[in-house]
Amino acid sequence: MNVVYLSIGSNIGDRYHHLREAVRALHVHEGLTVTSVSSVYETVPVGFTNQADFLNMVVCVETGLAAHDLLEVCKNIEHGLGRIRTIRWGPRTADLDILLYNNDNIKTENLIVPHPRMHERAFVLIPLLEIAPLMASPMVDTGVILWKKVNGVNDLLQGGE
Ligand code: A4P
Ligand code: MG
Repeated sequence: MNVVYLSIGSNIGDRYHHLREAVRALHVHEGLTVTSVSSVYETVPVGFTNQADFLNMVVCVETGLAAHDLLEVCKNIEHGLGRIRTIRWGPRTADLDILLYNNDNIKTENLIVPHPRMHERAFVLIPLLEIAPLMASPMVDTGVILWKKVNGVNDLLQGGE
């Protein structure tokens, strides 16, 4: 199973409805399970700033789908929610981006993972921090991995070797 983090954003119409419908569409897809969701954040637009504020969130999914097939699923969901592409970084009913796909590095013409701009964007990092603190660190790929999660001093001192 592959563990994937997706960013979802909306700044047109009923933004919360669009986020919920995007998550619902992911969850009912037979090749995917949504395993955790962040809170919903209201965020000022980044890039093209003369547009309405966004609602953003991050979700974790488990899937057997290959990354490019997952991208197709995301695009179909965007399309189903009425997204029309106008200007780059412009307003959208729903934008689904693949942030992380396992620890894979993917660089193809239509898919780059980790998402190239994720580490400079608070609207991605803050929700990601909520559900996967280590994944939001700019220090991924530094040779430092989570070896054991320690839940307080008692867990450390009383746990077995
Ligand atoms: N693509 C390449 N890598 C990926 C990936 N990891 N995940 C390609 C998804 N798509 C990826 O995306 C353009 C193309 O990127 C796709 O066809 C896909 O093959 P798009 O969704 O059509 O266009 P876009 O979203 O306008 O462009 P882009 O470059 O994805 O924009 P960003 O960087 O995602 O920025 N401000 C706030 N507050 N909240 C937001 O959610 N979003 C953006 C979009 C700008 N400002 C924002 C927000
Ligand atoms: Mg996008």
